[in-house]
Amino acid sequence: MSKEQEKKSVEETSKKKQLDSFTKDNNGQKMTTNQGLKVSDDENSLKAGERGPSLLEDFYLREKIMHFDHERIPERVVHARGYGVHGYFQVYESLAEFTKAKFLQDPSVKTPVFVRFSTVAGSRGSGDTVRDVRGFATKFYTEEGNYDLVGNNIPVFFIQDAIKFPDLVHSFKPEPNNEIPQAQTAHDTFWDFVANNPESAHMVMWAMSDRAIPRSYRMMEGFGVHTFRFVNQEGKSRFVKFHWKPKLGVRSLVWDEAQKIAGKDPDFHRRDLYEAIEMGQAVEFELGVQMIEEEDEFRFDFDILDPTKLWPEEVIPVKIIGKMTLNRNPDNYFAETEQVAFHPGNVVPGIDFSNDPLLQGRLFSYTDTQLTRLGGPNFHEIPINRPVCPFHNHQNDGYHRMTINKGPVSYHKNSLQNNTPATSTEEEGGYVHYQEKVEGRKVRTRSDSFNDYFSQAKMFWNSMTDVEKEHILSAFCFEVGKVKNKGIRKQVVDLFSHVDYELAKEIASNVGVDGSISNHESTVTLNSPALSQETKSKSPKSSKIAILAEDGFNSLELNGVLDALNEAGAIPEVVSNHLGVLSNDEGQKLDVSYTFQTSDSVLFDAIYVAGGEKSVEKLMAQKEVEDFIYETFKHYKTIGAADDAVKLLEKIGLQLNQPGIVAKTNTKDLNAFNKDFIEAITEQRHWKRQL
Ligand code: HDD
Repeated sequence: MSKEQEKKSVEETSKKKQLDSFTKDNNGQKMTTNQGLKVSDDENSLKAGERGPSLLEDFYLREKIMHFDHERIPERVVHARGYGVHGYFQVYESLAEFTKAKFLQDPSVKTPVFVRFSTVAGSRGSGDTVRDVRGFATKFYTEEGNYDLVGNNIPVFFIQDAIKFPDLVHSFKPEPNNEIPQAQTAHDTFWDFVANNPESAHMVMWAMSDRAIPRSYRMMEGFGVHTFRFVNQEGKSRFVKFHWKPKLGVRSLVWDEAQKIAGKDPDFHRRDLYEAIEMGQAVEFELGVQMIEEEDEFRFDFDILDPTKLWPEEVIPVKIIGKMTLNRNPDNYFAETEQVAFHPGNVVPGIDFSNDPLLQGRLFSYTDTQLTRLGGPNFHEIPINRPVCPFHNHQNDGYHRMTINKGPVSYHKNSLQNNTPATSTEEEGGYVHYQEKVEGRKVRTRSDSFNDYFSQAKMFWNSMTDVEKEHILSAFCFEVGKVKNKGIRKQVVDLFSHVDYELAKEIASNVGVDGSISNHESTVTLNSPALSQETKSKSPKSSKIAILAEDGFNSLELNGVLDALNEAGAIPEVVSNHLGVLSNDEGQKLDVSYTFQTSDSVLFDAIYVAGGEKSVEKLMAQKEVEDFIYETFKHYKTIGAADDAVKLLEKIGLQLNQPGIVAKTNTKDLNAFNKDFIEAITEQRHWKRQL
């Protein structure tokens, strides 16, 4: 199928058609009030005399101001900042053996999806690149109703029981007395929570790792976190965990970069996703499942109901089952991204829950929160939330009801309407809960099998490369270093001495915790290579390359580099001293995308300094250019320069033999140079570089 045909077929999906029926284009229309009355003047309120007081009679002024006064709705209590996009999902082959979920049966079926990526802690207007977990929520609009997979980019969670969620969130949100700090966990209350709730240790290790500063929403994994169930047509059930694997690989920022981007471009991730889709780049994630047979529930050294535990991929492999393609930005942020309402309880036949106590609590929270956020019980009627299949029941009335239900009957059972809407049998597609056997006393307690807080935290640590370990250590030093209370700093060090004694000692010496630290280190030697980002495949695709150039650039060389970059799927953009067009003596032109004022090295993945005597001379005269190059160097990113442009690197004092510096004077073979440059970009970061 051609790209064009594919796009068309998606545009014709039932969800797109449904949304279109609610979409309104004001372009070219006459202005009216909300009652449809044509407006004659939209700039002056009605007054008693030209310089007189405004009149209460002015219904148009009142309507306009009233609507404006109520344009905001409460932001999400967590995950307030996010960005949503449309797409579709296709299963690779029928999963009938494992689940009867209809959207997982037929590879030719494209199920429309809406995905909202988010940060957790910050307010709606906070920066995108803060250190935080990222939300990854997918709504599948299936023929059998909406199925929501509401996950994160980290496979485990901070707590084991939903009853602790309000405490966790209160601890990481800004402190209540002064509302400081915004979108950060680097403060006393969060670390006080961690220190006193050791079940959080595993997830904290992840949150201190590079996973918490992704390069792009397109370059992070997603996880359903909890154990769910698949149930097949025969009623056989298996435990299942869900994974999203990005086709572009997993990439992260470095911390210094992440902090600077939060100022230079707070919309960095949102813009990245929006622009990739506008440029027609496919944003793809494969869906994978890990499955455990019902009879193997107790075969592991962790409890599969404990959400602070993952299932090592080396022990329980991830079976890739299908692919999600995200390819359409919403028409309206508020109507779609802000009003979308996810709920882990939105399931379809073939998918069921486990007794994970965190999941069980979530099943209440999500519909409940929408009542306040979206103003009543009819939020399922908002276009973005509507299923694509018909829905009928007696749940009528309430705020903002859109549907006009006909007839006198609004109860079940009835004779007046032949007892309709009628319930469905399992064979007819009625949802029937898996008949799991449960027995026990009514107790407010936690299973002892949830008590091992440190083995998997240690496994995560063991699985990191040296560079990843260094990043985790410096994240701890930053975060705990911001904690004012000395006692809490000491408690945190003690807690992480249960994970790794050396790590705890290093944190202690950095954050001023003296005195002896007990060595409680877990003896676990488990290692799961799949947990390291450095083991993931790498690609130059979608890397943004700043081309630093001025008038007089060497076009032969530059055109070769631009072709090579485009062919590799990278995105070159010219940065210069002024916007407009650059030229050279051969009459070649080059469009400038950014100036040194409107961009910054942190917004790119690599740079190329264009050659050409005059261009290089002009670049050399600018301090901003030096800063641009030096910072790229400091963030371990690739720097390319050929022929006379190499002088510029030498002037800054960069050693040309350092990893990731592709600098060649007297380049005879431009193809070889371009190959090296693309290879270096594919590597992404050159950690062996000596700073
Ligand atoms: Fe949650 C939003 C993911 C535990 C209560 N959560 C929310 C979103 C994501 C997650 C991605 C944003 C959805 C969107 O884009 O609109 N939450 C998770 C994961 C969890 C988790 C992966 C653990 C495995 N959450 C969790 C618990 C509770 C909540 C234990 C409450 C008991 N979450 C909420 C909420 C939110 C929410 C308050 C805020 C806005 C919303 O639901 O619609 O109900």
